[in-house]
Amino acid sequence: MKLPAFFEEDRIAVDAHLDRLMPAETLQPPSIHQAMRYSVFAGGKRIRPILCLETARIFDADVLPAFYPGCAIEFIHTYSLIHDDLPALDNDDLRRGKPTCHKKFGEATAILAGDALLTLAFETIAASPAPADRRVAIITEISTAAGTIHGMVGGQVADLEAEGRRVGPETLEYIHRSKTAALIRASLASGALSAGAPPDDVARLRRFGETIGWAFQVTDDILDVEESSAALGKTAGKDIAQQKATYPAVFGLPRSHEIANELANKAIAELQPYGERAECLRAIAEFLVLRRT
Ligand code: GRG
Repeated sequence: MKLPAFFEEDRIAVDAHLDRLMPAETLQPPSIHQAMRYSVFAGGKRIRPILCLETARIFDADVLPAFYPGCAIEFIHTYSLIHDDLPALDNDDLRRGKPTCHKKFGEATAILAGDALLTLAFETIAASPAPADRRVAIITEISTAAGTIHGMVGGQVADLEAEGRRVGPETLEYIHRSKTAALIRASLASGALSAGAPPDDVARLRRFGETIGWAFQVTDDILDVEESSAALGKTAGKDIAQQKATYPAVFGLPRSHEIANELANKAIAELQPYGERAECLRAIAEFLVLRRT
């Protein structure tokens, strides 16, 4: 599907900030910096930083501080993909149509590149020009989202433990909201915090983020069944092969499509108070459930 023009402008600006915030490849020891840069610049869509920026824009504030949490979340997202692709986890050779980090640099360097990106994320937030109280609130938001209590690592553990087992809708919801939606929730909340938004707005946008992040993962489950590896740039059909807990497995494909749309509509309803100012967030929400890759 054709993306709105702002998406491309934001993506270019995000790439420039990621480049500026990352160590140069030539710095000692070059192998780790090459591996970090290889994965960060492998062709990601930059959805999380773009959501962060577009959230800050709702409040008419200087958008520069939002690049820092946006890039920090992209570093964490990239670390999670590097580690998830390792033989001990998903054991994948292909990511974004390219060899995975461990295929290119070896397992030890890939593990360390993931660790280094997680660390760089918090160095990045500390370097933000936002006032100290906002930076602390952003650290709380992002570290929680990356952690074990309703966060990405907790969701990943539940996902692994659900493999090959019959899970009910409640466990499935927990996995998707923690594994995927938590970082998207943090992208929205930290964009709002960067702009100095009032607490009620931070809470509203956090709810939007969590709900659209959930819809995003339901769509990801659907694409794994409906699309080819070539279209996805990663191995398709792995969820069924690994007997993963997914929406198509529990609800079937037609109901999974309905659930993704219901969640997207529920998320978009949260944006009602912002009128035209939230037009970009609405466009991203629609893209996240209509995308085919
Ligand atoms: C290993 C700590 C650790 C966590 C793993 C769940 C997860 C975190 C990784 C597995 C890959 C996966 C299913 C992630 C869920 C989120 C998701 C749909 C990622 C893909 O995000 P996109 O489409 O990717 O934004 P790009 O390539 O555009 O950056």
